[in-house]
Amino acid sequence: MVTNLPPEAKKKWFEVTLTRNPEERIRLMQEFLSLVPKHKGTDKMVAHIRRQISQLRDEVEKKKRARRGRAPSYFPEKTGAAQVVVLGPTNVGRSSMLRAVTNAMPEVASYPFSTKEPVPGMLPYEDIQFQLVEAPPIMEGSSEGRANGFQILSLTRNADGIIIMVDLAEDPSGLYRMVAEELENSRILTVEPEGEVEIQRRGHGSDIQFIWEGELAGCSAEDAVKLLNEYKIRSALVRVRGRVTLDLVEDAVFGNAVYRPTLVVANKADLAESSASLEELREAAKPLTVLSVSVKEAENLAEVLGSELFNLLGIARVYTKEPGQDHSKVPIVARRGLTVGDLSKTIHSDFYRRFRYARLWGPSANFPGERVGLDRELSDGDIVEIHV
Ligand SMILES: Nc1nc2c(ncn2[C@@H]2O[C@H](COP(=O)(O)OP(=O)(O)OP(=O)(O)O)[C@@H](O)[C@H]2O)c(=O)[nH]1
Ligand SMILES: [Mg+2]
Repeated sequence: MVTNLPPEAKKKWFEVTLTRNPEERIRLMQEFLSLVPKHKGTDKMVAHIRRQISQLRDEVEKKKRARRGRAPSYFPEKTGAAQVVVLGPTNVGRSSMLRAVTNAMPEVASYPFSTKEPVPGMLPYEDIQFQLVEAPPIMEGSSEGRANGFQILSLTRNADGIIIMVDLAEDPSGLYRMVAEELENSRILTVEPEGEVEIQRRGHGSDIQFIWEGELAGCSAEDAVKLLNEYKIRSALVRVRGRVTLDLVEDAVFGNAVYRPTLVVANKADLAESSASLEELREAAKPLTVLSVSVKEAENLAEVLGSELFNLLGIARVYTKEPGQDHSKVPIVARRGLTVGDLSKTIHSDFYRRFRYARLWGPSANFPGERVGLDRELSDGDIVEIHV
């Protein structure tokens, strides 16, 4: 349902978007909320703005403290094929899993809350590596900022994928639902939405330009422009992916929801007395894949986990080669669906500009050494020789 805000409220939101100063933003957001009529159509948006306010308050507070002493970094630098955050309630075995499948050695303890800062580790899989990051424990209220919740959830938002870990011997579906709710509150989606909108404001120009990677549903481009104009957005690039309703366009005005591919790992299978709790969890987590494991007893956990992540993240490894030579040993890691054009841009903008043709070997080639153009789609394991 489109929120139908009164014009004063829309004008106030415009003022909010004009300032970067956190204290000023908090004040304006509060004024904005006082202008929003309370009804079912505005519930979600109001809750979302309230969270933004408390997140900003938290940031202001942290900055004050950081000036007095150095605050720890919550964002390990990304390396490897993808960064995957291992998220879960306390004591489910996150540190144990990192010790078992990566080079990291976080403390494992029988008491709760032993991990207090994110711990990164590398999980090798075939010829690539995934970066797993153990997040400190998540709990009810994390999305409201409880126990470093804002940082934990920003870390998650910033990652490429999520592993939700729960304990099969401790009400796994209840734990899963708690984590899922905290993610939803933070507008991190674990199921790919039918449509997505991204609004990039521009300082210059005076029109709304659409980048169509999908279509509008139940409204026209004029309707969308009209709505954006009501929020005083007159100059912007609007990327439309999939099927997008007017609701989603308005949603994007207040900050984007992001989709992160997610795997559920149900640990301590050795302690589970029956399969009932696993089945209940599978039901609760649908359509996500649930992997039942025992970190303590599993023998090939790294391989199983690596292969699940590989599929979940839709990774494609492409190898380059030069004429008359062997292909590179180290692949270029990309997402499935990339084209020869995307690949040449990745290597160097020159390769793209001066591209003449490419030769292709591997699963996508109709025959070895096939001559292809920029728009040929590539698959995992392809070998490409670019001619400029
Ligand atoms: N039986 C059994 N115990 C396990 C398994 N995995 C971990 N544990 C135990 O569970 C307890 C908690 O393990 P950790 O790896 O520290 O859990 P965590 O999720 O990192 O916990 P915090 O960081 O403290 O929130 C330890 O006593 C582990 O030995 C498993 O597969 N089976
Ligand atoms: Mg831990």
